[in-house]
Amino acid sequence: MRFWRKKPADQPIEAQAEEAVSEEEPASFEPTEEERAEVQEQTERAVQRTRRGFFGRLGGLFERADFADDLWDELEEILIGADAGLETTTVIVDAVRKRVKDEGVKQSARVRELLREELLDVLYEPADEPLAWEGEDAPAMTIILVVGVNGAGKTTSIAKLSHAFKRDGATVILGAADTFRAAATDQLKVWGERIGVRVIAHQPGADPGAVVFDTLSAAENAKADFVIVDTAGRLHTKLNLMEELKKMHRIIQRNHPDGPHETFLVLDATTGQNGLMQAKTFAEAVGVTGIILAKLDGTAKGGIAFAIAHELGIPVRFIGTGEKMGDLAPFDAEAFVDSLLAQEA
Ligand SMILES: Nc1nc2c(ncn2[C@@H]2O[C@H](COP(=O)(O)OP(=O)(O)O)[C@@H](O)[C@H]2O)c(=O)[nH]1
Ligand SMILES: [Mg+2]
Repeated sequence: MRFWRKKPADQPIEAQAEEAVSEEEPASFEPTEEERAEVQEQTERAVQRTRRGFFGRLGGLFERADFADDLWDELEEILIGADAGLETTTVIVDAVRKRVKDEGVKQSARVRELLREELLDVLYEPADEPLAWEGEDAPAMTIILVVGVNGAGKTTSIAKLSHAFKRDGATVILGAADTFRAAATDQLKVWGERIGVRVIAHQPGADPGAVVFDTLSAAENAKADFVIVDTAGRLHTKLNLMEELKKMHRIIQRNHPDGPHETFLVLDATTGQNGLMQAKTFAEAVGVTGIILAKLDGTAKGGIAFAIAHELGIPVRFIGTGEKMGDLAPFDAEAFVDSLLAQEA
């Protein structure tokens, strides 16, 4: 799966002319059939455990030819148990029930189809904007701020993104602005070396704002395509963390008034409903533009994706599917819902 494509405008004129005659490389971000299959497969693998958990019971609901009325409560229970949240679950179940009633549906297979449609509708609720670097007016240098509580998976997700961008030919510079823990900076440096991207870091305890400033300078000099800033994640209830994040925001905007172009919140999929509270706090403080749902491979739940879409209106952009650098996939709503609803073999 390609995560980045060089814009034709970035290329020398001769290359553009060549591009015009070559048909092999689509300029758009629409994934090819092959890439779609790859995402599907990766999603499928990640949610296997999810399906064996709460969602696995969904299959059982549709086993009999006709859908019995007393199964509605069970459907609700499964969704709540899978972390979809009471509010979102109610919206989904009510919508399916209404359509079942209006259409006079009896067959389980049709109920399952309607449920699939409603689950997808919820995931499609957030506005369907292209990612900052995919749009027509993509900035020359995309600045990404990555936020989230400690242990959510920020540093690992940054490594995975950098790996994907670099593999696609982009120049990436990382800023180690989690200066609160020495280990955090070291961890990013290790990833940087492994992937082959530069990491700008200061001493532990240094001002994160200064790291951001230096990272941007280095990126401008290097004409980087991406700047990704790692941040500290001391508990979100600590007011000073939010103040610190806001300050980093201001430092970015001083020289890049349209930045940061994306602010990704990394959520640990296994933290369930608690993740929703975190997301709200970060969204209010720094305006989260997208969610990276990490550790989707490690959870028996996964319903949090629906709650995030419905209650926060923030799109899930990527899913973390393991601990290795290749374990990141674009979030594909259809692949996700279909894997959840698939019957265990
Ligand atoms: N299984 C799995 N583990 C992950 C994933 N993302 C991160 N982790 C692990 O979660 C732990 C915390 O990650 P880290 O990136 O250090 O979190 P940070 O404190 O937010 O920067 C590490 O042990 C990672 O290897 C994922 O998608 N799947
Ligand atoms: Mg970290």
